[in-house]
Amino acid sequence: MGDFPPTPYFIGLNAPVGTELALEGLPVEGTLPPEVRGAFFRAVPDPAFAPKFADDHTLSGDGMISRVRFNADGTADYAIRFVETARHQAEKAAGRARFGRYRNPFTDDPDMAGVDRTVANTTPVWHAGRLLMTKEDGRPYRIDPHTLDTLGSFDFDGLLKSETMTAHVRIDPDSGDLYFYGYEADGLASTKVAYARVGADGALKSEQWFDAPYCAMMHDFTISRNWALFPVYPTTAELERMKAGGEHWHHEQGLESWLGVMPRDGDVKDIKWFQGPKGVYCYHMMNAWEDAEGLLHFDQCLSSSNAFAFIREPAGLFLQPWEITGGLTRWTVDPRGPAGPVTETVIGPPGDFPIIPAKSQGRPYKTGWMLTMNPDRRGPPVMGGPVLGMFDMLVRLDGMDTASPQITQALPMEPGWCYNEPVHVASATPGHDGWLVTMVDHQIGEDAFEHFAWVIDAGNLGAGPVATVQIPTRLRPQVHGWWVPQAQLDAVRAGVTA
Ligand code: V55
Ligand code: FE
Repeated sequence: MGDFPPTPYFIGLNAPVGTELALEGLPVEGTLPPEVRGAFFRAVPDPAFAPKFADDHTLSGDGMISRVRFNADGTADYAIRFVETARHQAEKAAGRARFGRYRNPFTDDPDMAGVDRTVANTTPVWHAGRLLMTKEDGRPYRIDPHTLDTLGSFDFDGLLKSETMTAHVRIDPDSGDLYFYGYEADGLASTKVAYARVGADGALKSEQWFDAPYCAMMHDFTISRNWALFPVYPTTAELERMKAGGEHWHHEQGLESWLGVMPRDGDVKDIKWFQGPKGVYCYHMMNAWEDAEGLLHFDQCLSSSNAFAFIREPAGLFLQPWEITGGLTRWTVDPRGPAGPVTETVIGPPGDFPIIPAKSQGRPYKTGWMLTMNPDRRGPPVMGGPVLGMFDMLVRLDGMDTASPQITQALPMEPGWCYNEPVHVASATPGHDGWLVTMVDHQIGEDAFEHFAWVIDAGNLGAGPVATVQIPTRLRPQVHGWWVPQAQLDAVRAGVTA
């Protein structure tokens, strides 16, 4: 494995683990709601080999697909395996890292030229009975949801032209159609963005390309009932910098942001670019929705700069965590009117990992959840993840379809505890808001951690978890997760869905 650099990206909670294993029949404490039956898939970056460059960071880690499964007998199973990417296989064959800096192929071992260098480490996407491990720099890898075997790189049966598919997709709750995009669609530092739609049957129905105002890290997007919204924030790429061995991304604090809006099922030539403030960045959007007047609201976890130090600092931006401000922020535009500046309103706390029920996607919605920092904590948060500070409070917001949403519930953590991103599990009981399933980490010593899966009543956060499972092994911080109900897994096993 070699020695990992002793930087915050490779120590403590971020210490590489890299162990593939499967544990069955783990005891569940508390009361597991019968509705929480299925698989919580998680994407975990975990470098199998020490990086070629000591300033490497979390986002380069090899993708591991992990699954927490809740069984009918009231127990849980845990499993984790590497995604067998071409890159991981090439590095295993050599017994060392062969690929260099994050998203910079000019820093790879020369004989790796042309080898797919994506690490498939960001979101396990489930659609039409397929499980895809995604990363925004390449095409996804398809995974068998039962065995966690890697089935290979996936290109929608040869139809996808884009070289990339991002880790953030949106599914229309009525049609079941999947909408996704890929930026740098035809190569490094390109402004080409591919926008694609996949039918509920899994067939690629359309792929159109457009140009972004500049080449940006377009991490997430969203759809409303009638519109597709592509935010562009000023974290930018330059080919010459990469050729010189530099970073893929620099954040440009003085450059404006943009919101591209187009008819969701229309033509990319009709995209309009609304102007946002300078220097801001957002990784994740909660939702987009249209009000009775047809105005379009875009609800995002916005910050005054890029949250990642390894994207700010190479650009000369040295900021302390408290110098970065932000909050859940709404940009409102009239998509039928002329393009102009967005109208901005702060509607919630700073934080990230916004969550809505799948049925609320693109619709006026009442409720959302997100992670934030416990304002009553004394001392630093648990160090870990790409930002090096883990969230320790889960909040619920209501009135999302009004001008002033409110935090109505919260579940702050005790010192030493922190959250990974929860997933929402719908309830069949009318009036019940469903469940949130999340991994939590507990620091019990300088380099000692315990890990649990928690099931929380989404309508009663304050009660704390209704069920917990200790996962008796070391876990590295997860990026994103996806919930798949047991009935959908059984359908695939029975061959009902391709
Ligand atoms: C993110 C994560 C990535 C990445 C780009 O969390 C952005 C944001 C785990 O990889 O490549
Ligand atoms: Fe993300």
